[in-house]
Amino acid sequence: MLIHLVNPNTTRSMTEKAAIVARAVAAPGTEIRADESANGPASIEGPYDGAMAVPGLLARIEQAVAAGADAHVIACFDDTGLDAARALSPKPVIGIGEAAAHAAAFVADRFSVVTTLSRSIPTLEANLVRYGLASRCARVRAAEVPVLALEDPASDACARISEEIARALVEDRSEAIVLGCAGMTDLARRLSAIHGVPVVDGVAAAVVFAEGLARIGLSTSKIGGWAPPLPKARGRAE
Ligand code: 5HY
Repeated sequence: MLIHLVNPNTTRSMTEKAAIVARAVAAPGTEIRADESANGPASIEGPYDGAMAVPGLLARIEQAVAAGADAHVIACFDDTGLDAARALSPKPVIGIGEAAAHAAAFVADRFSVVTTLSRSIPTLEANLVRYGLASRCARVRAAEVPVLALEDPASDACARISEEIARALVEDRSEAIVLGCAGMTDLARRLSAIHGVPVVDGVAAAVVFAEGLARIGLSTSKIGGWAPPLPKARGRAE
């Protein structure tokens, strides 16, 4: 089985970090092929970056379809370009945000999300409403850590995320935590051990969900909004 993991931002170190986690949880015989947008924002912090990241993401999805991918994982917690990717590919497309929220709902009645900057919160809250999981999420919080600080070993990012988790467990009465950024994928086990609750990493959850759907032969329905794009002129204005 071939799972395509795509990071919609252009920061390769984040792609590689996610690929390490993906390969660690993938079943024997599953190949993980990881890439990032060839052009676009180095990080996605809010709706403008999210919109600017979609063309690069879709170019990678198209390439992976041609390469025979059995499923795709969008390794950005905003689930950037998820609907467009589901229209473009005949194979399952799982966003790490949606995957993490569902995984958390399987192991806790209430969970909180801890993401990077406050400017990302509205998108994540809207996604949870869309996914039908807003009622299970006590709160979407921000540790006020820039996305790319997660790529800097000298930053205090992990400590700030841990402090926000501690607040969530007390103030939100949350029973589990969802890490709200692909760049946090390597922190889940450590933070779960510190706080004694499930800490969900969307990369790991998305990979096992993608594998599972591909294994049982389920893929995106093509009779509604995720129908293949219609042929039309897509070049310069005429
Ligand atoms: C992510 N941004 O997972 C999101 C998280 C965020 O570049 N990768 C990014 O802060 O919205």
